Formats: sequence, structure tokens, C-alpha cells
Amino acid sequence: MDRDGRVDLIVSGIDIGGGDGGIFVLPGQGDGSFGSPRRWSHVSTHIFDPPPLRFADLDRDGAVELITGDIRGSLLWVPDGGLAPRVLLEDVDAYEIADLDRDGRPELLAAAPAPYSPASTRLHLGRSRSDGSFGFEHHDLNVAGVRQIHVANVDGDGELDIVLVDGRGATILRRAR
Ligand SMILES: [Ca+2]
Ligand SMILES: [Ca+2]
Ligand SMILES: [Ca+2]
Repeated sequence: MDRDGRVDLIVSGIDIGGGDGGIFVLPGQGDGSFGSPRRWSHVSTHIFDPPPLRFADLDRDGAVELITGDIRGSLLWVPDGGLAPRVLLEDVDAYEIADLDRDGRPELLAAAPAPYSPASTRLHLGRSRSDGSFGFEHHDLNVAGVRQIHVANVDGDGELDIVLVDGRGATILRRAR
């Protein structure tokens, strides 16, 4: 989390001492123990079936941000240090962060029902642009009810593929050449 090369522990839940919920980072000491928790954000997640927490420096400003879902399915951008989270997208079914094109910059993938067509999925692809802004492009796909997004080289061609998992199976999106 703090890029010191040591594994840090992330905890989402209720601060027993203070009673205030949130997301906490326990810095790894490198010897298997962790330092005292530091509050990342006052945003708290579901205690049961919590949404994934994904960390990356998406806008490449040198600070890591947290991407997570809230109780209403909004996708949140949560900066370090308790600043107000920003809603990136609404009604998101699944999301993942990966460096799809392996250029060293992470991309954000999010699946949501396509507007006016609930049988389709709109796949949002967020990335930092050359001018430093962060923005989305999207693709509508003939898939419904995406539950998970995975990124892996499924077909062994060396390029990362996007795997959309729904209730019936998986749809694999291969990178166009
Ligand atoms: Ca950042
Ligand atoms: Ca990339
Ligand atoms: Ca592949």
C-alpha cells in the first residue's frame, strides 16, 4: 500500500476502540508482523459478503487510491486519508483492476447493465489519458448478469484476456490484434 515492498494488511470493518467504521491499513513490518492500524477512509463496506477492495494508482499522481463498491452498487474512488469518495459509476455488477495492455499503467474494468437493454452488459474501461485525466470508454456486450470479472491469459497467446462470469458460464474477450 505504501510501496515499501512489504505486504500490508487491509481491514474493513468497525474500529472496536472508537466505534467508527472504515477501512484501515496495517503496515507490514517485513517480519510477518504488522504496525498499528491507520485509517484509510471512513467509508465502510458490507461486513457480510464485502465487495472487493482494489488498490492502484489509476491517475498516476503517485498516490494509491481504493476502488470499491458501496451498498447501492455504486463504484467508488476512495482517496487515501479520509477525503470524500467519488462515485465513478452507478449500478455496477462487477469490477477489477489489471494492466491489460501491460504498459505498466493499471486499467479499471467495470461491468454494468447496458442502458435501455438489461439483457446486455456495458463494459467500462477506465484508464489514465496522456493529459493526466482519468476517463472511461465502454463497449456493449451481449451478456447479462455479470457477477465477476477476471483478467488472465486464457488462450495462451501471451495477451491478457477479459473473462466475464455470469450465472451460466463465462464469456472470454480476447484482445483484437
Ligand atoms: Ca492516484
Ligand atoms: Ca495498461
Ligand atoms: Ca490471451
